[in-house]
Amino acid sequence: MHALVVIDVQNDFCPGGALAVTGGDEIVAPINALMADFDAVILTQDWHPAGHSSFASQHPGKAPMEMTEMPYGPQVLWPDHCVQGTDGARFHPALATDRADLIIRKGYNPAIDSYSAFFENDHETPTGLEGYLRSRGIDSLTMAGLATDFCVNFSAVDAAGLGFAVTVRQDLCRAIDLGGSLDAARDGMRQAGVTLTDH
Ligand code: VGL
Ligand code: ZN
Repeated sequence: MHALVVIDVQNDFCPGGALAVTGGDEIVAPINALMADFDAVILTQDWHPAGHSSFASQHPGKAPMEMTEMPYGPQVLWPDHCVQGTDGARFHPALATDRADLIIRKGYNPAIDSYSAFFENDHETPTGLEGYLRSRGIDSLTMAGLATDFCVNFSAVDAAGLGFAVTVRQDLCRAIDLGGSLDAARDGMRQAGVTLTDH
């Protein structure tokens, strides 16, 4: 069983959004077109409470895109984004959400960010996605979405570490690319055994 996992195709990551990724909206139509080719379609949704600890606004003297140290390790401080219930947190309006079997939310813990669809950034608190996939007999994942170097990267590396066969469709992802983070993410995904393709 082969699932398409669509990561965080939400308004705040698209042009005009709070944490806009260049070209983020270009991937929506081709992702929709791909959905019929899979046994299951899963969407992830970044879903932060207002005042989330990953927001620079919660760290006096810090600006968005600066780093801080959290109990679980280094953390990029982001502009406020994907706040629960806001328009920015909604999926891009053209995304074919009706085709999703499962929508999994992450980042709802106020104290811990969650880039990965599998574990929070402490690398141990599970989201439940692994159990869902295993109980449906899904062993192979294709990933697309936003952003290549953060949530797609962490999700792909965790999935490979859990033993899933993982392919990332780079053509159906777009990156934030903070200080070389895209190249680092590509290297890390390859090292983890993730297959990177452009079609
Ligand atoms: C993401 C930064 C903060 C992502 C989510 O979806 O890649 N990036 N929250
Ligand atoms: Zn986030």
